[in-house]
Amino acid sequence: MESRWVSADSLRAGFASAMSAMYQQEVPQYGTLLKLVSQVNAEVLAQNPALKQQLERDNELSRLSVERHGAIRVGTAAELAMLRQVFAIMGMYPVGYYDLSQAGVPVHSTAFRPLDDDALNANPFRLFTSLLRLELIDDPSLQQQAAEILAARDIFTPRCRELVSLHQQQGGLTEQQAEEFIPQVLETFRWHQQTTVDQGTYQALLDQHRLIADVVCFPGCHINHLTPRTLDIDRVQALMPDAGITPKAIIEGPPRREVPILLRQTSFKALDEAVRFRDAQQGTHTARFGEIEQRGIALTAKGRELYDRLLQESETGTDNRVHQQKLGDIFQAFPDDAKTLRVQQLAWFTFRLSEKGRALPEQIAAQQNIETLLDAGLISATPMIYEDFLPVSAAGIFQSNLGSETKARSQGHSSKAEFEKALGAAVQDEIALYAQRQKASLARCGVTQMR
Ligand code: OOG
Ligand code: NI
Repeated sequence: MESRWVSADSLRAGFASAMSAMYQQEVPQYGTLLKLVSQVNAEVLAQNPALKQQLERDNELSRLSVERHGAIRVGTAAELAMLRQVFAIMGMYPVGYYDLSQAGVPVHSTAFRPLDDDALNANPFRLFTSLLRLELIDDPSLQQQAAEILAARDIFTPRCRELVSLHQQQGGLTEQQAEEFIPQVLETFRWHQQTTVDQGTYQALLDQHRLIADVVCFPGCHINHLTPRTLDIDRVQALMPDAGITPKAIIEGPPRREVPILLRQTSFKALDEAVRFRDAQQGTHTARFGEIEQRGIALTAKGRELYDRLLQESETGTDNRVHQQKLGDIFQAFPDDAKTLRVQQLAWFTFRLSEKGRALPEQIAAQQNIETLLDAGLISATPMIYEDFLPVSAAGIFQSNLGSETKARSQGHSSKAEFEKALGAAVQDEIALYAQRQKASLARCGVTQMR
């Protein structure tokens, strides 16, 4: 029977596209970046028919053009907990814990994203969501003042709150309610020129940390960037200046590889935007920027350890070409072919039955060895895309948009338990999610015990 409720996948797709339309209006450079990315993606697909075929076969091509992530920052536990309920309606759940305080950014974060294969293929939209850690403001009276300013605002519209309650009572939203829900949710992420504070307060918070002013001084939690997914980040980075966009110096994350791993990212610098203070003073605020990403295969815990170790060995340079060269040399130690990644259990794959495999289930039942089954053409394997974020890269992105005056805050300590308390729920472990999906894909092929 067809449900009378609009599906979470369709709500998420509607929300992602509404966010993109709003951000294109607010930050025209984002629209330019989107065009550049889709042009480069089309070129890559035209030059690489095998890749195109693989993406088509795995249902991944359709998600590429709608694929993006965004980032927001909230000020209080109550805001974060309410966001969790809003995002759950759209099939986005908190995955992973990121502690940015080590890198001098007074926040900790999670990513709200879809969890299973079908939802990810339908629309993988994710939001990197950070909670400000007011306890890291070292002036107690300013800390108190910031808490009061935050307590006085409601970043959700009354109708948004009503529709969330309605969803909880009914178990879903009708078509008509869904049409209302998306624009209501959008209001939370809209940019406001008008701040909630006078210029003096803004300046005092800014002097503590740029990010604190960004979170505390506005009536909502404006989306600070949206990030399309490219198939060739080096090429987009190289073409950005021609399109009138200045990229950040370094592409974050792993180097270019045959089998791309995890996530590579670059961004353009935050814009200076006009704002009005409560005391009618005019000023500017820098927070919103653009970013692109290239996603590769998700790594197992073992693969991730190797990645983290190699990344630590390489220090960050200021010249991208030199940096990528050095990174490439160091990452020679990371196997770069699908078979080794599988056999050494460094990365996750999705397995599928081939025509032949479908005709010969008894051979699979008897065999149960992945490499043998692959060699015999009974099953196929494709890289499972990394759906999450990288704390070191995220810190680099934050910092490039905060200016060089960022102070390191050594007093910051990782506090997943505090974050989960604020969120009102546990965050899911990303590695466990990839493991489950790989196991389920093998089970669908009839491989239940690995040999
Ligand atoms: C989030 C920065 C992190 C990413 O892609 O790693 C991020 C922020 O600036 O709020 O978006
Ligand atoms: Ni980002």
